[in-house]
Amino acid sequence: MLQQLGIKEVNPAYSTGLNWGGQNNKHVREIYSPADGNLIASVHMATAEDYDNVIATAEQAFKVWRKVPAPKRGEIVRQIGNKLRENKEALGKLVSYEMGKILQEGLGEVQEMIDICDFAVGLSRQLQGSTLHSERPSHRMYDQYHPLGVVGVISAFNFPVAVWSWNAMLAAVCGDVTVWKPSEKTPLTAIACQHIIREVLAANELPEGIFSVIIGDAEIGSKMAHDTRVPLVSATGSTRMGKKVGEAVGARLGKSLLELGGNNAIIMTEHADIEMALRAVVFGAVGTCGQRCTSTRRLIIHDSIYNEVRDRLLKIYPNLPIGNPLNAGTLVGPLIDKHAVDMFLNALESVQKEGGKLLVGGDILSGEGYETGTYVTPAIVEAENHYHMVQEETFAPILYLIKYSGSVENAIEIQNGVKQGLSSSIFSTNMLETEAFVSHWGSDCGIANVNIGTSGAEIGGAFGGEKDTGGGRESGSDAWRIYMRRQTNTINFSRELPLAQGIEFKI
Ligand code: UN1
Repeated sequence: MLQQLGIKEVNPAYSTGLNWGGQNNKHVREIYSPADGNLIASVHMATAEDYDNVIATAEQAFKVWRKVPAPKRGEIVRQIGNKLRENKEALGKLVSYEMGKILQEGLGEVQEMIDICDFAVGLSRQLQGSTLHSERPSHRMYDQYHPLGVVGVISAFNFPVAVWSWNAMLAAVCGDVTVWKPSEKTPLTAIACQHIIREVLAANELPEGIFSVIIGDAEIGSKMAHDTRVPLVSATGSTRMGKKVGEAVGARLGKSLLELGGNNAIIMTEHADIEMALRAVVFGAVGTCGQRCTSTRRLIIHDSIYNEVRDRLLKIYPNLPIGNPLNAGTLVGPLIDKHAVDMFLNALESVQKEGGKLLVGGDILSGEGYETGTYVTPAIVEAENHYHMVQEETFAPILYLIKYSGSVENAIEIQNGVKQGLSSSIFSTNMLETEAFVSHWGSDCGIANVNIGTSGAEIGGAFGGEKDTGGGRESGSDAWRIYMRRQTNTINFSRELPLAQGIEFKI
């Protein structure tokens, strides 16, 4: 798997002639799999000098790339999509092994990359502006979209490759070049992607700087946020990180695209199809070991069905297949590292101090297959929405059960009663309830689903959310516009010069 992806050495420090920084410095980071604790490889961390080189190379590549016609740029992205198809199995496995999500999800993530390539290829012929009517005779107005330049992408460990591809492939057809700073927890999948792309660029005699990777820590991210050579920074991760990036980019009047924390809820009304809802709740809460930004964190249940739903969940949770993510049949893999395990335990302790009742889970698994100390049993806690811990996003499998009574409006108020606004969902077969949920006084989230869960958004929709989630939109719909600058053009095809606002003067 590693060889196929061009990653040759397992220790000592991995370094190639790639445009990803990190050649000259001493600082090395070892990457261990959360699945079995084995050392996968070590990588050089970039220095400030490496960063400057990467940005300079990207700037040079932009001068070439912006002149390539958009549909031709789409052709390059099509070839990247095909290379990803060829490498789907190996890359999916590496995602699973390095990050800890189950293999099916690792493969699913690569499939999302392939899908966004297809989407971007089509888009490369549809980057349209509008033609507008001028108030002046024999004049025409239109607006068009031009490439921005270097786009910085800061991605998180939980979707180590897909989220980057949503940004990078759209940016590429838009004529931008991308500098990617992956999470320092999952750099190997990023290096593997760079290998794949590098071949395509070389075969087409294009500069590698069109796509660059820089492996670095938060300081490199901060440099990017402050760097006026980077007109757009797209950042995925915690609200804490996003606020810092947003502030730094805003202070220099750059553009940012922020996709930050969620605190996603499913509402189950008295009209819910319980069987269907349970499947969505369980996958949403325990899938990816609760480490999706769209993971289900709160379940808001009507009091008439509360006991039934709780008891059903308490039967399902003790039998969840928890184990090595590469094994067939596993549903719940490990948390990314021991720090994440501490956060999980601390959150459970705090919420219980506030009055929460732990009903199941919350243990660290030990023994054969669980030696890493990163496997936990997903937890269910009876809680109230205003608890401090319930208001926070804990990146771990904790599901808070919250009871509501009366009409769906009460449930919507609870659902909206948090700082974050990413994903939300309602299970109900009553049209009055479901329409209320998606109406202008319904869910305040960027994603509002009816009779499907909070996670697993398709690439064709705009992905992102409101409030502390940051307001950005990535992936489908018209998310491409942020990667371009708009220009309004007025063309005079007469021999007169009528001025706007009726101004007359003589010279
Ligand atoms: C993320 O967790 O950062 O909706 C993105 C989903 C995925 C994206 C999650 N398509 O679950």
